[in-house]
Amino acid sequence: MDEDVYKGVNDTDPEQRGTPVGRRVFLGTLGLGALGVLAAPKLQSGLEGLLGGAADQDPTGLTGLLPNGGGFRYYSVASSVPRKNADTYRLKVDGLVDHPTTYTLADLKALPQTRMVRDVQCVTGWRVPDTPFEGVRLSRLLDAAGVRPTARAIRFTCFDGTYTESLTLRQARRADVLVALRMQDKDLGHSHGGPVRLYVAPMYFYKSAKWLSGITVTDEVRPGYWEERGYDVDAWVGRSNGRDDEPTS
Ligand SMILES: Nc1nc2c(c(=O)[nH]1)N[C@H]1C(S)=C(S)[C@@H](COP(=O)(O)O)O[C@H]1N2
Ligand SMILES: [Mo]
Repeated sequence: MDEDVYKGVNDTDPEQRGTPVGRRVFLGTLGLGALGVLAAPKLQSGLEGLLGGAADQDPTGLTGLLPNGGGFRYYSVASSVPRKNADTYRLKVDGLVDHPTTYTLADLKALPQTRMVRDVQCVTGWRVPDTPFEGVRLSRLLDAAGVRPTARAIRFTCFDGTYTESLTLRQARRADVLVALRMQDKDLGHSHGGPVRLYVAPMYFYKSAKWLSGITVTDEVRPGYWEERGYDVDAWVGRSNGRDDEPTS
C-alpha cells in the first residue's frame, strides 16, 4: 500500500480540512488493502477456471476480480444480477423530498449530460487512468425532487438486491458526482453496472454503486455495504491520484 492512500484520506475533503487526520481510518484502509491483495489471486484463478477466461460475463461465484477490459476488474457482491434495459430500467428518487420521482432511462437521457475524465481508483490497488464518464449530475435530480430541510444524506440502492452506498448531502451535491449512463464513451454495459450506475469521481470506486435503482434522501448517513465491513464512509482519493478536489469542475 503506497502513501497515496494516506494522503487521500483527509487532506482533500473541503469539509474535513483542518480536522485531525483519523488514524483509525488510515489503518482501516491499510488493513483492507492487504486483505484484497491476499484474496485476489485465489479468487481470480478460481473465476478464470469457471469462465474459461471470458471477460464480459457474470461470474457465478462471489466477488469477481476478472480483468474487464482496459484494466478494469469486474466486481459484484451479488452472485447474479438481473439485466435491465430501456424498457425495464427504473430509478426511484424518494425519502425526504417534496416530489418523489421515478425515472426511466429515456427520462435520464433527456436531461443535460455532463462528461468528465478522471482516473478510476479501486481501494484494492488497481487504477485506470483517464476514464470518461458521462451522465446526469446527481444534484440536478436532487433539486428536481425538492430536498427537505431535515435531509442530511443519501442512501443508494441497487437492483442487484444487495449493494448499498451513502453520501452526505453536501458530497452528493458536488458537480463531480454523476448518475452515469456512459463510461469510456459507450453506453454502460451490464458488467460495469449498466444501464445506470453512480459515479463519484473524487472517491474510491466502491462509492460508484453499479446497477443503481434507488436514491433515498435520509436524515443521516447509513453506511453502505463495504462500509459496514470496514471501508471508510468518506472515501476521498487524494490529489496524488490526479483528482481535482474542488467542488466545481
Ligand atoms: N452494485 C455494486 N456496485 C459496486 C460494487 C458491487 O459489488 N456491487 N463494487 C464496487 C467496487 S469495490 C468497485 S472497485 C467498482 C468496480 O466497478 P467495475 O465492476 O465496473 O470495475 O464497483 C463498485 N460498485
Ligand atoms: Mo473496489
